[in-house]
Amino acid sequence: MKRLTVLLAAAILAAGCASDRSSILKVYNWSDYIDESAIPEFEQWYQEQTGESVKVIYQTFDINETMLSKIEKGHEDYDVVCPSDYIIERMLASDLLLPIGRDFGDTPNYIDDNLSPYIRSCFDKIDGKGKNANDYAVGYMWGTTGILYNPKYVSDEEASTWDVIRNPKFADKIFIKDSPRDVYSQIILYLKQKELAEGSVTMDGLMNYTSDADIDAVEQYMKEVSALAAGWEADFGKDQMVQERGWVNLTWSGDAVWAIDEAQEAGVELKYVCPREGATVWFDGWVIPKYAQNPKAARYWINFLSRPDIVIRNVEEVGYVSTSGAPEILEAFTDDSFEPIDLTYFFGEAADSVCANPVLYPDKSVIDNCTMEHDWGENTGKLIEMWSRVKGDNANSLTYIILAVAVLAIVGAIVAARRKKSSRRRKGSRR
Ligand code: SPD
Repeated sequence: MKRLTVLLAAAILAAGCASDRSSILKVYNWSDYIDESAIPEFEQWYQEQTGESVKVIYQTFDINETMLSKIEKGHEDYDVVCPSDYIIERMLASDLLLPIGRDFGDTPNYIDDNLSPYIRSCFDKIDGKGKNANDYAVGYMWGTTGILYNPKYVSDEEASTWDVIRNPKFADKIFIKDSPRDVYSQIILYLKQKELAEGSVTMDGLMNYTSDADIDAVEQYMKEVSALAAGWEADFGKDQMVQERGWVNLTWSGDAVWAIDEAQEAGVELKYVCPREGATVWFDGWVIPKYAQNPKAARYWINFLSRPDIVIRNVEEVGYVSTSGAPEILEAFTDDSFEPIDLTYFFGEAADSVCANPVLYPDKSVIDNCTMEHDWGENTGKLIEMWSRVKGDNANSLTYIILAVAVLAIVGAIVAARRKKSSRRRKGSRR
């Protein structure tokens, strides 16, 4: 009888825990990447659509690699996370993702109604080892990597090359995104510009240049940059630029949009450019990891964030641009204060002359000079080690000097105290 009671209690407990988890949605997103008022709104919408309640636990990360490690090594039970293209590729290759079904009952499928065909075609290029990334990931935001600069100090010509980050004129005024993959990609494009011009390599091909010699070349280059840089930043570069503590920032276009807007209010002019050697275009998308406990709510979360009114709010809040190609989005971001640009690649044939912010939506000519990053597989470790050597060099010598001075001071103080003590003892024994 006693055994039966224990079993019954355990069963009730287990059932209780299970129902608890099914009413929780664990979201892991980039920091500064959502209008947070959309989170409680999602909880209410989910209840209305499904009759079930859900509570969102929302956590953030600064770089892809942190997020990946929590899932790849830690097997953490996030229900929905937001990696970039090359990480989606890696997660697919490592069999870490669940397919994202479209079973929404009577709720509209905002995902497929609105996703830009450009984004769909870029996701088709992700090498999922036999799996199509469009079945496992839904685009969220996208953009380019480029140079944000202050034209009061940096000319357009100086900013038009990646080499601006190695220009001694801007020493201590340069901020670099602390994202090894993104920085590596731009520097390899810079270092191989001659081969690119001759046609002996392609931009796509360069994204897989992972030999020791190539990594070494980028390392040497970045060590020169490191000696000039004011800092490595995951998301504070934009503030530094607004406050004019930084004049040059290797950054993502969404941070640039945010900084340009903020700076304008403070009477500071900032500009953004994708350098002439070529740049990368990137995509962040929602995926459901295989350790997820609530894939249903995860699916609805992705659908909710694809709803045009939610898309507009998020874009306006964070400065990044949505992967949605819905007509409402084109209308919302058409702005006559900008020159007309060609956005046919994103919104279709009718969008050949749209007045829109070219940092948010790059003109087709800019996109034609961009390429996508890919997973490095086994070679990723070499990149991460190189990056810590680049970032560590300056800090190390300074750290060693500070440590040596501190140790000498402590040893000196101990020796002096001992001498004082023994001289007092000697004086005492003489008395
Ligand atoms: N603050 C959120 C920034 C997210 C930008 N993702 C860019 C990834 C480039 N690989």
